[in-house]
Parts: sequence; C-alpha cells; structure tokens
Amino acid sequence: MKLYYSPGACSLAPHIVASEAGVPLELEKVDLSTHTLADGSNYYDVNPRGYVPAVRIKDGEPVLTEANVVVQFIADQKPESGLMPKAGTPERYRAQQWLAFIATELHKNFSWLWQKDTSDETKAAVKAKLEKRFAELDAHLKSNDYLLGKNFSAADAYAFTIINWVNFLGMNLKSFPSLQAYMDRVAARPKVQETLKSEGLLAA
Ligand SMILES: N[C@@H](CCC(=O)N[C@@H](CS)C(=O)NCC(=O)O)C(=O)O
Repeated sequence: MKLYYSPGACSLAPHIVASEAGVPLELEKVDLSTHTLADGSNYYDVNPRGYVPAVRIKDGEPVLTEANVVVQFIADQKPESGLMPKAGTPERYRAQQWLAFIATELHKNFSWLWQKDTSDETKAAVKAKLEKRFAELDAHLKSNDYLLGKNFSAADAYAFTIINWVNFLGMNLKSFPSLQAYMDRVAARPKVQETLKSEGLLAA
C-alpha cells in the first residue's frame, strides 16, 4: 500500500497509525507547492483534489482519501493493534465521533489559517473557535490520558498531527495544560518519534 504524503501535513496521521500498528507502507512524497511527485509527474492525476493524504490500495483503482477514513483503513489492517475499536461496537462510534470532530472542528478550521489569502478578520475568528475546542479537549484530557481513555488510538494520531500546527501558526497551548501534556505524551511515543524523524520533522 502506498501513502502519498507531505512532511508535517495531515498525512502524518496515517503515517503514525501505520508505524504504531506495524503496517508496511510505501511512501511517496508530494510537493504541495507544485502538486508534483519526485519524478515530475502531476499529482492531480493521482488525486484530482490535490490533497494528501491519499492511499493507493490497488493499482487501477481510485486512491482512498480523507484523513479520518484513511487512518481507520490502516488501523483495520491490524485489528490486534487496538488502534480502532471493533466495527459495530459503541466504542467504534465513539472513536469515529472523535475523528469527525477532529476533521470538522479542528482540521478544517486550521486550513483557513494556512491559506495565504485568508483575511485577518477570518483568522481571528477561526483562532477564537479553535481555542474553544482546545478548552473542551483540555477538560476531557484532565482525566483521560488519550481521547478514548487509557489507550492510544488512531484518533490521537490525527489530533496530535493537527494540533501540532499551533507551533507553525503563531499559536500556543499555554492556557491548556492538560492538552499540552497530552501533546507531549503522544510526541514521546517511540513510534511517533520514529515517524517524525522519518518525515524529517525531528533530527534523526
Ligand atoms: N478533506 C481532506 C483535506 C486534506 C488536506 O487539507 N490536505 C492538505 C494538507 S494537510 C493538502 O494536501 N493541501 C494541499 C492543497 O490545498 O493543495 C482530508 O481530510 O483528508
């Protein structure tokens, strides 16, 4: 299976899930400034939206997209990893609830901050909304090590990837100590360290 990724982008989430689960991945880097691959070919031919992550499951079939679904697909290759609860259980829906929350309340809002043409007014409104969501997460993480409770899951890989963007967008988590402790806890996981190094985000 091949993962199209860009260092530090939301594709880091499925990359972490694969590392944690022990799912082998072929990695193909996408230059998001030109939407090209290393051989110069056009990434829009792979994913017409031009987004990472995308996963090539089978040659000749469309790639699988949407980070919150891609992480589930990868986790489900190794159910024994426990990175996603068993399909059909209430726990699975709870995990999916977190994944949808991350996709729509965090990821999509952060996307406005990355765009060069977003107005300052919109940026301020988006930051205020994100801080509300950080406060919710901070309260949840006061009594939970991870989003699902005691154990790390695919939802944590996604949340970590997205919230880590505060470090590149002039924001911080100083007002959210439990959320900061959670980010530190996830960052310290050996497989997360390994993945960050492999994307060149930490010195090897
Ligand atoms: N809805 C997509 C959004 C993916 C997305 O926003 N990817 C960003 C990187 S984090 C991207 O590839 N941006 C390149 C572009 O906008 O052309 C998902 O959830 O996977």
